[in-house]
Amino acid sequence: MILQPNIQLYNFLTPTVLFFLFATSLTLLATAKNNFYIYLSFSIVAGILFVFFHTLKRDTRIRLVSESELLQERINIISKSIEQKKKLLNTLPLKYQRVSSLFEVTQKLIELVEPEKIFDFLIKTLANLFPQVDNILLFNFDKEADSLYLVRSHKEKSVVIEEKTGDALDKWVLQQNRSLLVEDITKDFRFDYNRVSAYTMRSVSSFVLSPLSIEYRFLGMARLEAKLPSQFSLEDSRILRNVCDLGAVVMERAKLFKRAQDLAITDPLTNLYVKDYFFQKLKSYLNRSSAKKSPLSIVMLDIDDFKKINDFYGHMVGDTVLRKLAKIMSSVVGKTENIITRFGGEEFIILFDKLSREEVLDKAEEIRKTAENTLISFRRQKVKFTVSLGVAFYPDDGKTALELINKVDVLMYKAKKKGKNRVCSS
Ligand code: GH3
Ligand code: MG
Ligand code: MG
Repeated sequence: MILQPNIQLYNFLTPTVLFFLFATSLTLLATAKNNFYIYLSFSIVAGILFVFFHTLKRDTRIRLVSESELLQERINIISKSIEQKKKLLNTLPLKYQRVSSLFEVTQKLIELVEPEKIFDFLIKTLANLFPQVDNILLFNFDKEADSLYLVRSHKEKSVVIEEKTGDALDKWVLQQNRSLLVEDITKDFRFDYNRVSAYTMRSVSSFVLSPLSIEYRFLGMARLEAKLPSQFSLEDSRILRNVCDLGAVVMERAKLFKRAQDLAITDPLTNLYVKDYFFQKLKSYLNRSSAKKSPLSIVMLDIDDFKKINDFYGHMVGDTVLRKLAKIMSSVVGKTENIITRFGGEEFIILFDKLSREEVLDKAEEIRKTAENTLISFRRQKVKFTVSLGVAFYPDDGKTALELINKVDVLMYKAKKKGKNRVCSS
């Protein structure tokens, strides 16, 4: 800040005083009768000239100083804007790269229909888009359990992620259904950093999280972590959200696709597989078993006197018995590789993969016993039922699908003939 004199007053007074003194000296010179007055007049004129030039010099200096200050200010503003533009220019290649990779991501992602492949692709994409991250966590949302669970992570081998169902940050995103940017967890008033295990266990300071959601339907969450503070910007948060929105749509489509596939191979009453699917699987399992010499077996099962149950209690009770038996078989058989099928009416078939003869016979007996001991209550009526089972083993009882089915059918009818409620094998 420069010291500005009162310029207006000064500009008015200076010429007035100078003019007055000049006029006085001229009058003195004109009326001078001796040398003293002449000298006095010259001295006054010299004084006036001195004051005039001195003042002119000072004015010019003041004006130049203020002009140079103004120029300096302008230079500062221009160099600041140049700096900002330089920064922007430096980020342009990254922005361009991100936009073009987002385009590629979209094209590749929309081709995927399997959830596992979608997760793999999302993790890989996020690692490419955000080179500054230390960890990436991908959560799926289990609607029935109302909880998140970790499905994929990208991290160093030594890093252990304890919070498999998410922490306070994930829960915040789940509740708010919007992205979250945390520049420095120790300075963020929304969270107690001592309770965020990513900070306490993995020394993570900055985060950006985004929901994988379609409107209010929450499907999962992506979370990026960096040890250093301020590693993520608003733009990072926006890009993550874009990828997640796309991921959510593709995940939703994969779910619908799976549901349509399931409907085509599932019996609506019992939720078990249908006959066509069983034959498809039997053929592929037989090929594998013959190549690897691994055990394979089938169990055929028929409800005893089911017609009587229908006739006595009604069709609704008959349906309840069918559903109950399906549940018994599922809980005894368990593993997903074992294919439980509704073969027709009240007949079922189970394809056992890799189990030994003894294990399969034990399972068959367990199903029989559990069915025998089950009491179904229906409108104050108690219903009991039993089942007859035949068990056939590959390759002893048949080498082809047809041979095995024929054999198991014969064995099941043998169980019927022998008095029902029993297991028969060769
Ligand atoms: P067995 O002990 O010899 O097997 O005699 P069963 O009465 O069980 O066998 P049968 O073949 O005579 O009768 C089968 C009955 O199963 C006839 C049919 O109405 C009934 N059924 C088939 N599908 C369904 C279904 O989806 N729901 C109900 N409630 N009944 C069914
Ligand atoms: Mg029957
Ligand atoms: Mg039958």
